[in-house]
Amino acid sequence: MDEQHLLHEVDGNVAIIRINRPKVLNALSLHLMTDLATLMEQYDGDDNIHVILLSGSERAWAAGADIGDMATASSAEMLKRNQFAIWEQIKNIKKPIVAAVSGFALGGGCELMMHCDIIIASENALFGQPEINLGIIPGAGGTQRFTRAVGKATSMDVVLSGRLLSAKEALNFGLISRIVPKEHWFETALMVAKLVASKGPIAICSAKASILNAEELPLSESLVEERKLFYALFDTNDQTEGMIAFAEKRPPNFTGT
Ligand code: DAK
Repeated sequence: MDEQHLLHEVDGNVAIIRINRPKVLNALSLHLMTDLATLMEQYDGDDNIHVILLSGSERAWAAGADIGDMATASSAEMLKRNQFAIWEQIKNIKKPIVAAVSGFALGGGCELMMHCDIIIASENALFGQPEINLGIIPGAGGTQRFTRAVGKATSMDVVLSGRLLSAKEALNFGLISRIVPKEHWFETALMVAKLVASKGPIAICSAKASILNAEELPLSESLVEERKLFYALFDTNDQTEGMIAFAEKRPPNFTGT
């Protein structure tokens, strides 16, 4: 794995991954995306890690897929690359992913951000799906997840014109979770990641899975799935511990069992 374009470290139960291609505003090359998916899967399978924090730099979360990778590609080449398998790996990460977003979150960058679960954005962040300016449309969910997040009217406005949304607009439209002052974008996201990581590891994954079901399943089915996840938690030590700790007026000591 190329350690340069992705920097990563562990802080307590949080795995911190930083996209690191400053010269191209963190453009997501094929190589980077392959390594990112592999790294996230590694952390997803590591019992010590409860939450993944994904970040870019102050200037750019990611300004899109690397245009250089696509500029001369034919339809057949794009098909053969099977890039969707990589995005599917990221979609299938079971642990909560917190996004720390500053600067540009465009195209594939915005799509990657929408694969995250809690999105903490700096007041200077800019969002968009400007693929239309390149003669293409979003290819990794940008017409679908974006529309589900912001609604048809805004999605049409943004995707068809290529215009960018400010952080304030993105929050109002429901694309992101929170805006924070630009000095605190990373530390706030880390704080949120640590707070989530302090909860029961099985419960936070169940909550993520259940909330994501709301996007994919009809309500009657997602409610059934929620009940299954809810009942299953009553077989965990963390449920017993959480409720005993409440009664004893002390913080719970969750073990992920
Ligand atoms: N790719 C490659 N290089 C990029 C880049 C990108 N997406 N974005 C910026 N750069 C490079 C610039 O070329 C420039 O390089 P040098 O000229 O210095 O060598 C450097 O980063 C700094 O950029 P600028 O000089 O342009 O900086 P400005 O502040 O003036 O402008 C900008 C910032 C973000 C507004 C501008 O750079 C820009 O418009 N960038 C392109 C944004 C964009 O169009 N993004 C969408 C790309 S298409 C798929 C999954 C996903 C996708 C496709 C398929 N499958 C699963 C099949 C996704 C597609 C996309 O994201």
